[in-house]
Amino acid sequence: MRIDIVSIFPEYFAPLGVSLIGKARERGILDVCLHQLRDWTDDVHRTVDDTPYGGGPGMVMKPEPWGEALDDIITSGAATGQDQPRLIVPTPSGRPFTQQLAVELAAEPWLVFACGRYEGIDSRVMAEYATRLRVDEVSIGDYVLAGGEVAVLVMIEAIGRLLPGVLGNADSVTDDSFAPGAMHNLVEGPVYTKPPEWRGHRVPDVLLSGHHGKIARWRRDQALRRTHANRPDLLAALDPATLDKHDRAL
Ligand code: 6GU
Repeated sequence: MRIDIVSIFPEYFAPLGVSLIGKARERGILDVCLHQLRDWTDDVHRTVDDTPYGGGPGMVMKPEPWGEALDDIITSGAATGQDQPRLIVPTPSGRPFTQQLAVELAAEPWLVFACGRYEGIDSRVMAEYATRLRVDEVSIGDYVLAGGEVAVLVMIEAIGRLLPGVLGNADSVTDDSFAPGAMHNLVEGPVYTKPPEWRGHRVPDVLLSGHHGKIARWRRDQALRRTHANRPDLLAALDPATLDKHDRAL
């Protein structure tokens, strides 16, 4: 997968050289290209923003540098044999970033992330590229960040770990909280490792029993309890048809 990121703070993306995503890049599974938006300005101050039409606080990102930058990046793909990318614009007013969207984006060969400051990018940029590409404005949660950079780090980590060959154990993806399948709309229960007792806290006996059926049942009960406690919104959205007799008794 190829990922291009356009930002006025490309330094924000240093963590993409570390850990799982860093390894995926070393192995050639992921190709990340960082771009400084100001490289596509033509004034001495390298201006990327201006005051909003209609008034109001803060500044809005000017459309021209974005148009120049995105045109160049999109055209560069043709040279490397790639088709059109999907354009992702992080913004608190976007559609929610979910595990389902992460799975969908992980299947794409090429993503371009356009990071704006939180007052946003002139909306004509999204309108222009939507005539040519799939464009999604995406939010990572109901709070406001100072810019899209950290949200893009979050999205790339969620997408990158789903790419084939990135995680050691293929099962770890299907067991994830929110993963399509048995764990859909459930969060995972607690996990334990050795020793069996630590500071007077014991590991639940069932996990030491070696009884796989009982362990699976216990894990599902724990997932349901945790979802009830921490995410009542998810539990309310659970399809009753996915619940068995045991689940309903909880
Ligand atoms: Cl994607 N961007 C910004 N600036 N703030 C956010 C966000 C994105 N998602 C939640 N808050």
